[in-house]
Amino acid sequence: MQIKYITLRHMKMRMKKPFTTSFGTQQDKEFILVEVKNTDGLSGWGESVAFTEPLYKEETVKTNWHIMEDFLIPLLLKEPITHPDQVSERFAHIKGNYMAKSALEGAVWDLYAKEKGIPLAKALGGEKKTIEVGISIGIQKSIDQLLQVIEQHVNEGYKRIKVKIKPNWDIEVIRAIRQKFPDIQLMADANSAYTLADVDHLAKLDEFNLMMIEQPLAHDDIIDHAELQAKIKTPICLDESIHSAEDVRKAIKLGSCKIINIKIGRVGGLTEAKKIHDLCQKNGIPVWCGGMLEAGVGRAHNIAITTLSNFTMPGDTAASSRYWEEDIIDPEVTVENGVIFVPDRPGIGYEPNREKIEERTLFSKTFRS
Ligand code: OSB
Ligand code: MG
Repeated sequence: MQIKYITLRHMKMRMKKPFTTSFGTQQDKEFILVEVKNTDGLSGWGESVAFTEPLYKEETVKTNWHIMEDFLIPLLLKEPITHPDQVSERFAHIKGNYMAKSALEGAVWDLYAKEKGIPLAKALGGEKKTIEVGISIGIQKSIDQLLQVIEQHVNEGYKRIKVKIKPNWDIEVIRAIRQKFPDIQLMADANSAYTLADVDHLAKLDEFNLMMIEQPLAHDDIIDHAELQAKIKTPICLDESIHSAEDVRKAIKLGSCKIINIKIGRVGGLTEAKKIHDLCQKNGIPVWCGGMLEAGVGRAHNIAITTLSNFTMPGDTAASSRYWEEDIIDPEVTVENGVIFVPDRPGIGYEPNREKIEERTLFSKTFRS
């Protein structure tokens, strides 16, 4: 594949409602959209999941733009590529910057699948025709309000409810949810809000039959998580701490978690996501696909990777309409009874809408070989 043009667009979209986690509240979503074009004029699309502020992880929209423009794009335009797996090899000597790498690599994967005329899911080796999804619910103003929001999404059919927790919004919240919904598949995500000093406190969650607690401790830790996992019954799922199959190997060795959240952007792309998936499968560790409040292009990539067989737990890939008045792809992502039908069109299988993209672009820049 010969890439002729790469266009970066700095996008801004307003979410229907603010989303609150232990690290902050977000309503305006800015992100970078990537378009790679081959010599035949065919386009592949990628979306960076970096936010404007370094509160989830270190990367931001601006650091991504810098790393892409000054390092990654020149490497990509230098020579032709025969398979998208070569993108991560070509980027390997550039340290970190996973989300920047992933956005470009994702666009190359889409283009590759379109050149072959096959769905991206198939190009990745995925076989599921439908995927089951859950929903991630932010911190609310009151427990009553949270219970109402959960009820709405349970009625919509989402297969699993995830709630965000933080100190002083945890045990009583989960207790109230369990009283009202004794049987739903329920989990909690702390986004690194606790330390090992909270072991006894976190052990109080054990009685509520949670599927897992996601990333209770520091964003870069796998050692304290192992100590915590030995002391609580609730399975730990790692999100922020995992950037590679190597990280997963070490986490398994230490016993830091029993489940892995795979976010394509956090691990540097689809090739690494697949490696993590395979390694977890070999070790009996289930995986699920996380979310970063993506617009349509990122959402489409999440759907494609979730078709791999060890994605056995419902992920965070909710419907477009849960986030956006209007998404930037046609058709939008819809969920029926907690299920998404995987598109069978070539590539990501949803068509980016250029008019809607244009309206939401703050600025753009095109690079050519
Ligand atoms: O930790 O999974 C997370 C949103 C922003 C940053 C981090 C996370 C989340 C979510 C929402 O949980 C997932 C989604 O609905 O896209
Ligand atoms: Mg998380």
